Amino acid sequence: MTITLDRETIKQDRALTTEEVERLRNEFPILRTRPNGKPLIYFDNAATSQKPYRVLCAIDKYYKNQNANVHRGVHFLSEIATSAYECARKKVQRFLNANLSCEIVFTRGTTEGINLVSNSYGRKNVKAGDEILISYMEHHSNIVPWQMLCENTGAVLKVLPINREGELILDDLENLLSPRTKIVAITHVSNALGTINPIKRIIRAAHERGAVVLIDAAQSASHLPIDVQDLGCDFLVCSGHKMYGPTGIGVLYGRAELLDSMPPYQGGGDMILSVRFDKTTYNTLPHKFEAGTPHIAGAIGLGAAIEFLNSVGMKRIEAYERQLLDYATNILKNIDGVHIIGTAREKAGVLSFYMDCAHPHDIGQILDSLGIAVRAGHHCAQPVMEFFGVPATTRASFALFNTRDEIDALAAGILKVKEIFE
Ligand code: 7TS
Repeated sequence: MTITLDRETIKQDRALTTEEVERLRNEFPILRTRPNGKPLIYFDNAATSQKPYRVLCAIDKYYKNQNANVHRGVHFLSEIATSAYECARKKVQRFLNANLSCEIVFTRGTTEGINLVSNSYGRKNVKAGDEILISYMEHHSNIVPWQMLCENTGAVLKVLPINREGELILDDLENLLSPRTKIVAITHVSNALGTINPIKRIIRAAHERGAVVLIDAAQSASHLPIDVQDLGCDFLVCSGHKMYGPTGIGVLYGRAELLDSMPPYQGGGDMILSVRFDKTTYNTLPHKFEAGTPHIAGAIGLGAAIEFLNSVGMKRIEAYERQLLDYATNILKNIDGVHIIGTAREKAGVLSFYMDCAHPHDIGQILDSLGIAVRAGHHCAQPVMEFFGVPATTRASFALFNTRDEIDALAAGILKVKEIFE
């Protein structure tokens, strides 16, 4: 029995093979696009992922054959649409290993999930003098909503610092956490540095001080396996469009007990049980937090994206993308005048760099002329740029369909930049 399990584990952890990646590439019609007459090399997966046929077909099928509003009609189509929408919720529940499907709230994305928690949980539980702890490497979406909450309540924002490798300085965690800390909001993976944070340890430390923890899983949900019960987090947010799913749909996971105790974020249809002018009764979870007609096609598309991820296997995706990152890091760090930002020991497939000879936007444009899509800018993480003393970086971010050949093409592109600017 043990031997069988061991073999199974090894099989699951095995990185994708070249042949498997080739087959997966065929599932992405956009990879046949030829920008500037060149084959598309898409390295902007941290901004948004591309969509496989399975997702496109699910959305198409919904609008062609199932379109109706949910939770309100008694007719045939409405029942089908409702069942497809709720089935998507169950897929998300299993994917994140949430205990209950009512702990999954559909949102517009990570940003809305964080705003929901800061406005609902935050305004109810945070008072003047309380503290909220975030980190130096957060995306603006996990900074600004907490600043707004502090402005509204008189709470204080504390920031866990990072070191030159782009890792959190965990020695400071104990000092920054206090009995006044009400919320800790931390990213699982940094979009600007690629660092994978030791969130389980942070969650445990925060809980010891009585704080609740929100995990920003925007950059991890499609790259690493996530188990919210094992992590023990109170809230976790992610975006469908970074998980091979559609834009405009995202997920807030919240422990039922907490969600139950929270006031609604928005008022409207579907989030109520009864409305009278003198008293309105709110709906049960998760509908209390889903006011108005939801993004039904988006949820169904996200469900299909999750099936796609499951069919490949999260552990195998993680193992393969780590190989890609190691391969790319080894090449880029040996090119004179190229500096990688974010050299943490634990990293996901994000490679941010700057060059002595050229501005990140110029690098981005030259790579674009070669058919290579990267992002150049501050990546909505201005404090990270400030810490490293750069205005911007060029960022290549990997997905399961990227290949070593594409990384070789990126390296050739960088050499071309050097040729032009040096
Ligand atoms: N948190 C992190 C860590 C992110 O990387 C992003 C988006 C967000 C939150 C916000 O997600 P949204 O779907 O609600 O917009 N990051 C990026 C990026 O790196 N490039 O474009 C968007």
